[in-house]
Amino acid sequence: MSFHSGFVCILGRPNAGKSTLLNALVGEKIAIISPKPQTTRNRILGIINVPEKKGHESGQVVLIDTPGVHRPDSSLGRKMMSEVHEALQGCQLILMIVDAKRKWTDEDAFVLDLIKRSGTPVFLLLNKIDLLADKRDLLPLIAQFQPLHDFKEIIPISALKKKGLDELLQHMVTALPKGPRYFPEDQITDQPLRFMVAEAIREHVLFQTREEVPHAVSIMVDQYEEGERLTRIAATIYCDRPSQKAILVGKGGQMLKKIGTAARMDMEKMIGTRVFLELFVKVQPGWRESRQFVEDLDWRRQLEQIAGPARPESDSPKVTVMSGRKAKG
Ligand SMILES: Nc1nc2c(ncn2[C@@H]2O[C@H](COP(=O)(O)OP(=O)(O)OP(=O)(O)O)[C@@H](O)[C@H]2O)c(=O)[nH]1
Ligand SMILES: [Mg+2]
Repeated sequence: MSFHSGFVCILGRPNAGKSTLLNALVGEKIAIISPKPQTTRNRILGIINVPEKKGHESGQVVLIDTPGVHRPDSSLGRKMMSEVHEALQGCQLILMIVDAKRKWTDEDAFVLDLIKRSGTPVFLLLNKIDLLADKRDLLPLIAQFQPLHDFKEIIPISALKKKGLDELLQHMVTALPKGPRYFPEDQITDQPLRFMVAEAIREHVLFQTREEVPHAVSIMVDQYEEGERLTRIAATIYCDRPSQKAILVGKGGQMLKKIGTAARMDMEKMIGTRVFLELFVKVQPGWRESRQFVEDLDWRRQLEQIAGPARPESDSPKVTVMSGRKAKG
């Protein structure tokens, strides 16, 4: 049996379940997920090694999760879409993911248009089939999608309930060309922990806040010092307006403490040490419109620039979350 490998880009409109699929296929949480659209802002690599099995090809699938395809109206949106285009370049296969529970919309048509122009082979994934009351609804759904494009496969899945994923994985390996192992067998993502830590904070902001706040927030890690048993992290939550800052800090700092404690627990699992986390909140009016600010959030760029991390200003509200039984405020 031969070894197949290649890059596979997950594409779809916001909220279709792309990041849930990435995590389910990799078997680890490497991308944050939320019920709110436009959760993912960067392309995220997930590496899957498929061992040799009787009658099946073995290989390595390098999956790329992408931000939801949309028409951008800000620097942040344009950056997100440029991440989509970067992911599309050089991939050998696309997984177009649609929400089986929702009608085909303009947003899906926009995704398909992008895909058609790329000329790359596509699998269409009908996701969230766990939400279909009657499984017989699947056939008409497939019949409806079939004429839209020459899809290589149409596969119903549930990323959340991990249904149809073995079949999908096998089809992916078979569709990829013979090739090398691109990443070591024990590597599951290309993201540095420093960035995953920022995302953990953002995920809890997404869960704890509503309306415009989740979209107005970005996270910058100011300090990251990994020790053998303790990792010291300082991060700033940037928002757009003072009213959002008030929400993020909460009464007596309660909200910030809640977000910090939950994020710190996630970080400890990720890093494998205790974590000392300091969180700050700052207002940066109109940051989503600032190309420079948005570029600075990109960890691929941040990595190049980490020379001496700047400390946050002392007047910003602060919460300190210490691991162990006691949380200091
Ligand atoms: N019931 C059900 N819900 C799902 C499934 N897959 C994803 N979801 C939910 O759909 C919502 C969006 O999931 P994400 O994985 O964040 O979606 P996404 O496509 O990455 O979204 P963006 O990053 O915003 O583009 C979350 O609430 C998920 O729990 C599924 O198979 N079944
Ligand atoms: Mg996502």
